[in-house]
Amino acid sequence: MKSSVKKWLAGATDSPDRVKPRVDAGQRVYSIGDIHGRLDLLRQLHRMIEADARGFTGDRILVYLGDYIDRGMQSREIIDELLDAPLAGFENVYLLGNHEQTLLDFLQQPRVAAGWLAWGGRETLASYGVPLQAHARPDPEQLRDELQSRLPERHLAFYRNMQMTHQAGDYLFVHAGIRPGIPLQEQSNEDLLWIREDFTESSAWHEYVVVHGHSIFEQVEFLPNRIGIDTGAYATGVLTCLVLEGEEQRLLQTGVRN
Ligand SMILES: [Mn+2]
Repeated sequence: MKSSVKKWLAGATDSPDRVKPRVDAGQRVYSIGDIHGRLDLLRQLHRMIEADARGFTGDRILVYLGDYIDRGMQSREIIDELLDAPLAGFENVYLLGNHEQTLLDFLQQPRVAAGWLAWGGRETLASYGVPLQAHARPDPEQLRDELQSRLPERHLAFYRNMQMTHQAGDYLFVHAGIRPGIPLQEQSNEDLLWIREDFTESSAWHEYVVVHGHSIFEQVEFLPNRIGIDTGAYATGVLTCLVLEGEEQRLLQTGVRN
């Protein structure tokens, strides 16, 4: 653990010498939560980030926290947007979400991963031109074959190349969270992509302040050991971007007054 952060965590919040977590000087990190097929919100938030970053001359890093697809109706369009219209002047980091992992699993083992259809995969398949009738009982392997034939090669490569974590200063970025008490290098991908209460209800210090999505909170959760920024965009219209610079933490959000 970095001693400065330990001091901040251990100290009273009004302690004059407390030290907050920070990113490196000359760097501004933007981090976007779970998009889930809402191209309208992604475009709005991209424009807000562009406007916010105008005039900033340091390094701009943009970390997407995963779950780009499923639930909303524009999964394919989201991936096209990220590939064709990335924000200029940013280093882009694309983290893997459990929904992208499940799409990859479905391609390998359609019967095992068929539950995916019920929690958003249906919408993703439709966006790739594989429609399902509402009451049909589709054959998973047939659906897999259809998806495989329609999934652009560059989309598959994009999903396969996503990262599990990213680190910047005192912050760790990951889709779902980490298992408390286990060193970062020993974390399982299962936990990084899927963990919920074991992480969100833990007050343990994790070596970094963990910035994550996956678990939906109405308001962004700013806690000493984690910041949860999945505001349920697909249903609420609120897509959140956390902005970190020095010791500063602030938000850009669609659907709310900023
Ligand atoms: Mn998720």
